[in-house]
Amino acid sequence: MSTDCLFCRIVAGDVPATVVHETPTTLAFRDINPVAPTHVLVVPRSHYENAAALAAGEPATAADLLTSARAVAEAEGLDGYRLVFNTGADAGQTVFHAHLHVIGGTTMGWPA
Ligand code: DGP
Repeated sequence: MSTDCLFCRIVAGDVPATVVHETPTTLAFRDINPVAPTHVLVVPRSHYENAAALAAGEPATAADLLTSARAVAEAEGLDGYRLVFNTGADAGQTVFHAHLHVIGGTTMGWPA
């Protein structure tokens, strides 16, 4: 837990968030700035700067993020959905605590 990390503070309950799913290793809550009707962030309870660091340090928890994302998608009734890890500033990562975006509820194109 890092007191200057926003998502650590959400995991600790010190910053409010709309939690939609939780497990012993993960927490899922709605993105404050949704880009689609469903936009949920799944985060590890432990602090890792990004998905690569999580995969190296706690690979089982990295897998748990995918399992949680599946549970979120099912609960939201999504037919199709997109999972995104922005990893590093060049990729657009703005919060440096690993998180998996679960985005759905609309028809999406690719790559945009
Ligand atoms: P990224 O750009 O991949 O680092 O995504 C960070 C996401 O975090 C972005 O979509 C907006 C979301 N976000 C930022 N601050 C907050 C907050 O205080 N609460 C919630 N629920 N989401 C936040």
